[in-house]
Amino acid sequence: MTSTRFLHTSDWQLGMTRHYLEGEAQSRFTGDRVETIRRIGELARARGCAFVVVAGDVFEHANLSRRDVGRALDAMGAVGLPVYLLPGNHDPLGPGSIYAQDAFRDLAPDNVVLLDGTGPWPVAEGVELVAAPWRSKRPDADPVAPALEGLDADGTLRVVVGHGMLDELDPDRNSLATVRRAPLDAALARGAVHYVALGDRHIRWPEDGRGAIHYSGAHESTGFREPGRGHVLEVVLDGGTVEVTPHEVGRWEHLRLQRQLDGPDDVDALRAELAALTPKERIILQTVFTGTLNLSDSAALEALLEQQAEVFASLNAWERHTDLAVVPDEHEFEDLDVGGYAADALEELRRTAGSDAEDAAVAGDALRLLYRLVEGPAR
Ligand SMILES: [Mn+2]
Repeated sequence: MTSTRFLHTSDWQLGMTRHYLEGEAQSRFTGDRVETIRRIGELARARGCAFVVVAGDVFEHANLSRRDVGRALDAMGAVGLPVYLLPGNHDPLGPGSIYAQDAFRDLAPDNVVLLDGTGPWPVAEGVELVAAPWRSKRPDADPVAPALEGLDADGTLRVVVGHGMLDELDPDRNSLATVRRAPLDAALARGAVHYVALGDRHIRWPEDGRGAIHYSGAHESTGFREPGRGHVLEVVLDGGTVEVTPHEVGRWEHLRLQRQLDGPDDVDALRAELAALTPKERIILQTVFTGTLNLSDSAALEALLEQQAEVFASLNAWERHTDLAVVPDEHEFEDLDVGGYAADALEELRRTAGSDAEDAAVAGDALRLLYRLVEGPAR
């Protein structure tokens, strides 16, 4: 039997926007996610790969601008090897498909091949892809199993290219579009197929890299539930053996920072931790702070976050899980130069902030603001 080496990637979702990215950060995110395709191409050529398969969700949706489609296709052209695109749930075939639009038809370079037919696609002598493209956003049956029909163990090396959630990973037990593992295992066991390149899951699976059924994960991180940077998989099939090697290609990172802050040491540790993160312009940071700080520490934290928010791609609190109380120390206002009307307001805010009242948190915010205004810029 023959052998082959290729890259397996998926879920590029080109044209994706993120609500927490503003202005220039969103532009860079969009541009970098296309640029990463060029690096995937460099890697594929350097590793001596024969082709690249994108296992679904190449594009985010069907309403991309001609410019976005054109730039994406330009990057795919630069790969310099055949790039096989599988339509997934974000970019299915059918009416209004992005693949039926003039932008794609006019601008697709010769090396880009749309896997728009279900079943075998010869890609090299003795090597076939077995494509399972999505034809609608909501299939009413396993989107992969039909592609396996009629495949014999005839010595052809076959790579199934499919999209969807495997039954053992699908949180929606009633989903009609769940990819059943049993038919894939059966096809592998009888030697009709040799590798299954899946997409839909944005993080690599299985983590231990064993077996012949794999999700590559997205090439660039798309959310806070995806730790680390994106990967592609280098796959070598040689006779009956499967060798899978992950390569980090992503440059962006979603980072969720959960920290308990109970005093100045904790704020200083956080300051050092933020300073050490790099490159900040490609790190999307979400904070989940809990604990209790006094006014000066709280003001220092606020100033720190304000400074850093400008440097990180984005820095926001996960409000739902943030539970940081601000409780003024007894002495905190003693040395401040506050008198008259402001002193009365201060006393009232202190009472409210320290109570169980519904507006205790608002009073805490007001206290902190007052403290910063009177004290001047915090450290
Ligand atoms: Mn998907």
